[in-house]
Amino acid sequence: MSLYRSLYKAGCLIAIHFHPSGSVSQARAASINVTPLAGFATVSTASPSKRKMADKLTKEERDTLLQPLIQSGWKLQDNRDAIEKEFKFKDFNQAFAFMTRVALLAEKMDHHPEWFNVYNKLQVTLSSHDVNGLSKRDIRMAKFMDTTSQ
Ligand code: HBI
Repeated sequence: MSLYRSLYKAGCLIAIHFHPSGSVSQARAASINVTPLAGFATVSTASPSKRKMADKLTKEERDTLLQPLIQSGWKLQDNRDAIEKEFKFKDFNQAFAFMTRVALLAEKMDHHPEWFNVYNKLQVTLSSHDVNGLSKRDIRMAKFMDTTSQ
């Protein structure tokens, strides 16, 4: 038997073993998708978000927490409870390095910016989708961006 066929058969065996009707517990099986044709199982590693709902900023918090950000160039959007800012870097490499640093924080916080990058410019919008407006998460991320962009 050719090496390919024995690997394929092994792959099918692995797929059957992980198949929801196989020996895997139903709970685990729910996160395992089997593509029988390809004969391989793919295991979803995405875990349900542990993110607690944030609270929308109160009026007092807006008056205090937003002010320093406004002074550093953030703007409140007219038609949405969000803040935006354009960052300009020396070149694409610097812009992308900044995005990488922010991306690591975004994953750690489970809170992600909306952004648009063209070469050395980056337009960022921050808002908390789960509360449909600004929360302290956005304040924290904006402060981080201001600090790490310098
Ligand atoms: N990012 N800005 C923002 N707002 C959210 O509500 C949000 C997020 N990133 C991930 C996330 N929520 C997840 O917790 C939910 O999509 C499940």
